[in-house]
Amino acid sequence: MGNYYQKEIECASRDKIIAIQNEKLVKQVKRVYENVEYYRKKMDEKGVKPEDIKSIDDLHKLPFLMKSDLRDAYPYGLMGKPLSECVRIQSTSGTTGRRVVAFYTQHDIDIWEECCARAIVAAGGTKDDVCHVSYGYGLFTGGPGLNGGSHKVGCLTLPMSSGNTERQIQFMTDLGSTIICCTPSYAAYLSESINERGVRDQIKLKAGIFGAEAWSEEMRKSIEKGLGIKAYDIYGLTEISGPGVSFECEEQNGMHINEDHFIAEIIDPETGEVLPEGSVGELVFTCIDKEAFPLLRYRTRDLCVLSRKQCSCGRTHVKMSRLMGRTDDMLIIRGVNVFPSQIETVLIKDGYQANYQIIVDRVNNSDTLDVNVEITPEMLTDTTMGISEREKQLVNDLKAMLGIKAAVHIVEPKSIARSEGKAVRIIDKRKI
Ligand code: DLL
Repeated sequence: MGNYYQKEIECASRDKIIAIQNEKLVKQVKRVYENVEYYRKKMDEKGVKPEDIKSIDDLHKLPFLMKSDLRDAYPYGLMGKPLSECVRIQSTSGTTGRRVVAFYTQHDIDIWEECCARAIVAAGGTKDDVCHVSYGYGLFTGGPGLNGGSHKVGCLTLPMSSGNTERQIQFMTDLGSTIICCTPSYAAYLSESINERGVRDQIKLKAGIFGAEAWSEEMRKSIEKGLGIKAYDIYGLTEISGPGVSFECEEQNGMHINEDHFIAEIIDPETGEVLPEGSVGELVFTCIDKEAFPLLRYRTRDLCVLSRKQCSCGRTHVKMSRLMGRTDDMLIIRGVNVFPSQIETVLIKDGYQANYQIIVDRVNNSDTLDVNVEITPEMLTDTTMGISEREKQLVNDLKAMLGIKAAVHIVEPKSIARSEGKAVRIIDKRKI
């Protein structure tokens, strides 16, 4: 059993969690109906009144909100409080289309930071730690969220933001950072840079809190080995608050969703039907105590599985699996569904780092799939296997995983651009 930031709620009985959810949901639906005209209209169209929602069993009666609703209601249409009571906005980078602007009251920020504090403590953080935050600061939620959580825990917080790897390593060694928070792709790059400089023995890192983009179990192992740390997953999205909607504990096999603030459902992305526990589907969140941006039944487009199996860490909140992809990053290549994470799994299993690019195109009406991956310096010195043999091995392993053939190109170390935030790995030329 580990440490907790808010033990009473993180380890509350199922009955207590349901009682909290019932009470908060009923109030929240009433508040949203009264204050958010956009959602009131949706409820009216569906013929649902606040009185119809008596407990979480009635949740399925409420209409969904989607990213398109955020666009239609942009910028103020989904607010639950007047602007005079809001103290902050955060926003997405808009990599998958439109920008999202989310609003916060001070109360919303306090809850968000508490959620991040829970994640830091679950990763072993205490007030004696030096928490190095290399997520971007500014509009992106990563930096501000973990910064706030780190303050709440009482860690010495290094608000590094992203970029300037040289300086990151300098602070890390000089100030003895013990916890690092950044995207997994940047963690892999930091690991590579630290080992190249031969300063691995000068860093004191023990844990990393990595999220904001998909990463595989193989990538976790590779980062853990490269930096000599335990790597924990953290999930969240701007619409719902930011990082800390869910986080991993010492079991490192799924993320506890902060159920006293967010109710999670898994739905069939095609039909919208709620699926039973254990099914893979689209994750939907209902914020039950957010004030400024109180989204109900928001469809995340993220695919995962929920599990209520008892966790050895003592926490009782439902766990979501590592993300299996997004309904919108699934590539359909020659009719076959391909998730970038499947490709990454094969590459790392075969000994490569997560430095790759997936290029999809359409030539003569047929889809093409090309995977570029960097050879590692160790492979270059290994004479038992030539480049063409390595490419052949990857073609076979990818075929076994995906069911379709990919053209593989092994490229020079460092020839694929590194990212300081979320990595850009998929180039789908068919859409251009
Ligand atoms: O990425 C919030 C965040 C910051 C989470 C730092 C964790 C750490 P957005 O920019 O709004 O917010 O992007 C949200 O990123 O819907 C997922 O598709 C993806 N994502 C977030 N965390 C994970 C994760 C932040 N742990 C979108 N694994 C989400 C896989 C993730 N994908």
